[in-house]
Amino acid sequence: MVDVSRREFLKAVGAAGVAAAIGSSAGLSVDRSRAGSLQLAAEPVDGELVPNVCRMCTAGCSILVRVRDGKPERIMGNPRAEILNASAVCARGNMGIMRVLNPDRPRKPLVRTSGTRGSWGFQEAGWGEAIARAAEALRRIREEGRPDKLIIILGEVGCATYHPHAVAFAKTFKTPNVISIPLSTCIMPKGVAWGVTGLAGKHTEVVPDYARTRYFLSFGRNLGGAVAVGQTRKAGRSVRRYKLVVLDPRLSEWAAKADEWIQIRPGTDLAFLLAMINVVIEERLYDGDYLARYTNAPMVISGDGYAPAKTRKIKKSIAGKEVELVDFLVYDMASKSFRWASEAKAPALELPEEARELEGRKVRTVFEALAEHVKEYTPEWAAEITGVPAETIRRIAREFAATKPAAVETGWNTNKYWNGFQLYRAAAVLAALTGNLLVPGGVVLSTAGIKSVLGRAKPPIAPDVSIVKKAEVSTEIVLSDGTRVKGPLLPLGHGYLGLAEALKKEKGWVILVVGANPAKTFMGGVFKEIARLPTVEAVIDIGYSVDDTVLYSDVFIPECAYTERSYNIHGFPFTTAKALRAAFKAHDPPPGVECKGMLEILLDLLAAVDEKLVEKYAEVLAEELGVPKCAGAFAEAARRYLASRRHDSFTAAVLEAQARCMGVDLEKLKREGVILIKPEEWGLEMNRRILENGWLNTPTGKVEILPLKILGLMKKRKFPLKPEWHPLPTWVPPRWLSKQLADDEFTVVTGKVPTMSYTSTYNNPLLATKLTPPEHKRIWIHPSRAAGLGIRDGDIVEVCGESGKCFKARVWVTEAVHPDAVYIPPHYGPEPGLEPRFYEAEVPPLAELTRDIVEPVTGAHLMSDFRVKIRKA
Ligand SMILES: Nc1nc2c(c(=O)[nH]1)N[C@H]1C(S)=C(S)[C@@H](COP(=O)(O)OP(=O)(O)OC[C@H]3O[C@@H](n4cnc5c(=O)[nH]c(N)nc54)[C@H](O)[C@@H]3O)O[C@H]1N2
Ligand SMILES: Nc1nc2c(c(=O)[nH]1)N[C@H]1C(S)=C(S)[C@@H](COP(=O)(O)OP(=O)(O)OC[C@H]3O[C@@H](n4cnc5c(=O)[nH]c(N)nc54)[C@H](O)[C@@H]3O)O[C@H]1N2
Ligand code: SF4
Ligand SMILES: [Mo]
Repeated sequence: MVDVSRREFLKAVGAAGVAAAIGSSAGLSVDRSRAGSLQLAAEPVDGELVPNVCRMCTAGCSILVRVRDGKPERIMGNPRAEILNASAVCARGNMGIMRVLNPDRPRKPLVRTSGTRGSWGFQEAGWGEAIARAAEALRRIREEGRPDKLIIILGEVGCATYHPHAVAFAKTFKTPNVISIPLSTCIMPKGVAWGVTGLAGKHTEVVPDYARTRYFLSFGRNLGGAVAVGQTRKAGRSVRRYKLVVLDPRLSEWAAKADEWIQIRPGTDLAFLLAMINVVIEERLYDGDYLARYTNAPMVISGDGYAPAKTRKIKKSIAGKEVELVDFLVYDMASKSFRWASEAKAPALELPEEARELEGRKVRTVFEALAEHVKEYTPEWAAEITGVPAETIRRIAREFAATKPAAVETGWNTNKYWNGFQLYRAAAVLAALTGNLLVPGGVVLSTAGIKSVLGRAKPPIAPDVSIVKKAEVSTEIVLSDGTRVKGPLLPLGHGYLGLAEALKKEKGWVILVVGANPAKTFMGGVFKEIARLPTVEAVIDIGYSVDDTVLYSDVFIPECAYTERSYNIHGFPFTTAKALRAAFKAHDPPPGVECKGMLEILLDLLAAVDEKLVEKYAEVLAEELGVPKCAGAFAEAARRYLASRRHDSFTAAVLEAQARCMGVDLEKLKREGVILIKPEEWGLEMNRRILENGWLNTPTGKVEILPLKILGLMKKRKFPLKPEWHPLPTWVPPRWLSKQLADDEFTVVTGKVPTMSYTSTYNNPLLATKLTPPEHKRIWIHPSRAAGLGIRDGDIVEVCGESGKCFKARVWVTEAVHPDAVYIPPHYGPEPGLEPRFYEAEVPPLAELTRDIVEPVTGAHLMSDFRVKIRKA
């Protein structure tokens, strides 16, 4: 029995125990020779090693679980996953074992027997009873003919791990309503910014080529603290081989490793990048050849607007499919005439005097329009906004342009500021101007990104019938100049803007939460508001721990830990290599713990609604996993599962069926966990081919400095030209800068804590108490501001947000944070009403300080860019 009581457990891990538990006695040693000294390297070990994938965060490192006598002993990186994390895992990954051992782990499903959502009123229930209770609500809306009354909320676990599985559920059940927290709170502005430029935009799809770069300009990313070992390891290993410049208002773990840390004013990185673009153009430091060949910089457009002068449709074969592309007019220096881009030999970036008019109308090139557009963004202008001296900006711009290859930040948790879209557009344009897109050592597409670009993937736009999307497009957004528009420019329908209002209008909503904690991570506290609505009939939560959202639910169904279940065959994130992997069940759950894997839980739910849905689900799942030819085998596996209802039996059968129909050597996969198909060089070569052949995912197939998709969207939505979505990189101030800060006012900077993963580790005694240093449990305030407010280090203060809510917090007075901001680490403590956990939160819950504010281009919910007032309590 692996179970231990909490008291015994704490004794066991007390003081000396900590080092032993994570250190040498476990056959592991801390490898300090690497830049990311948080990483743990595995020494040779005996015992059975079962390949799996770490799910302690979205980074999905490849791991080996050491098992003895059917019990898990240790988790370590899989040395065969050299293209990702190899033998390294971070502190959290190492602690995955606690998912199994944790005395706080739920042992059975929970069913509400008293009280209303927001209060504890649960009793443990048998599996069948909990499933029946959840299915009752689902059956009712299905019988009513209103499956769309089901709203599915996916969190980071839901998305990074179970996206195809949950989407297959939504399609089988026929609901168009899927909220994706990572889309709405983590990815979108940068995703769309890179996307309209021609690349793919997810974290795993577009990456700086750390291993080959010679200069890396990093901003808004903390590779040393917001860890993804697969990236941190690559960036860290070569950290002294490239110059590292980190912009961060806070001295982050990554900033501490930099050759140059620039303490920029929060939300103003855009001004810094615009000034770099200005210098690169003014001083002619750009790569003219790259721009002329691979981008739409030479495109001839109207002299006073941005419409292309002339276009025509052409056909091109991309990845074996015939695709219709837009050919545009350029001025060809070779023939001294206007020509189609597809036929010109030497497209001009700047038009000669005699070519400034076309058919009696003034014309210019995209490059000329850009040069004109960024003229006002001088380093001196940016210095005022960013607080960074003009000479520094000018020097960095010159260095960046002179060093080849150089990489610019691609961004992770990017939903922080109102100007997020323009920020990543500026980054993409800077990279293109200097010839650093899709080249080794620059910004490249990973294998997943290559697939997405060649498949000409579209943004994940929800259908118009989705209540989530309808709510979003009918909610007003006020732009920085006071203009009001309905919804964002590109309404994706995966957020929660206006949703609480929309749900009030009709009865009978059912909410299914899959691997998410919206009670903590929906900005503005919106989930709690929704969960309390009388029109919401049931909230069902499939989770791993009793988190805050359980408190707002009616039924809680526990999923097993990832080492207790298998996971289907899939590719690797972040890398340009082509490889496959899978996860294998390493051991059973401890006796007395009732749980299942996600797939089995979803099947149990569907079967309880209508058995016929189970086979249908299996077929849709095959589509979603990209293996439609496995549909029959999956359906057969589902039938067998229904007969046995055995934990992991469907997942394991899906994995085996996949191996058969994909022709994958299952035995090798079981032994090694990794099958390498093509090395990293293959992906770099694919990047080159995409660039040189014009296979990018844009209407023109080229890198689009002026994205035609943005022009198209403006037309479609009848939206006027505004700085927020201007097709050329444009200054948009962050919200908080709209007026001067009062003496007691601050803007908020947030970020991840190295030893904690979201809200899912606060019940982990080692991570939450022993390994998280006290400064990561306090809010950071600059000494110059603290002194003015009579606040001393360690004081308790009251923090009041734009929401009107106030909370107590403890401060750390430090120069490591910009004077305009307080740094608020994520609040990992439990909701009042939940049993106390190990983590002692001394910071306010960030989401409750702000309102439900979205970024205007993609509707992403902003986590920063609001103000708080602080006073000594
Ligand atoms: N205040 C604040 N809000 C944030 C952020 C922040 O840093 N601070 N970060 C933002 C970002 S970048 C993101 S991506 C989102 C994340 O948003 P969420 O996904 O809502 O956040 P988590 O806190 O990770 O919630 C995940 C929950 O899933 C459950 N879980 C963990 N592992 C498993 C599993 O294997 N299976 C199942 N079924 N459930 C599991 C855990 O109980 C955990 O409570 O939050 C965003 N919101
Ligand atoms: N330890 C740990 N690692 C994680 C996770 C976790 O929960 N815990 N979650 C994973 C997930 S889902 C995500 S999305 C990623 C997030 O990865 P990151 O985006 O790298 O993480 P954050 O810590 O949110 O933000 C990075 C840095 O941005 C800085 N910052 C804030 N405002 C500004 C600004 O205006 N300008 C600049 N230049 N910098 C600013 C913060 O101070 C912080 O140091 O981390 C992943 N890795
Ligand atoms: S970065 Fe750490 S927690 Fe995240 S997947 Fe990798 S080892 Fe696990
Ligand atoms: Mo995230």
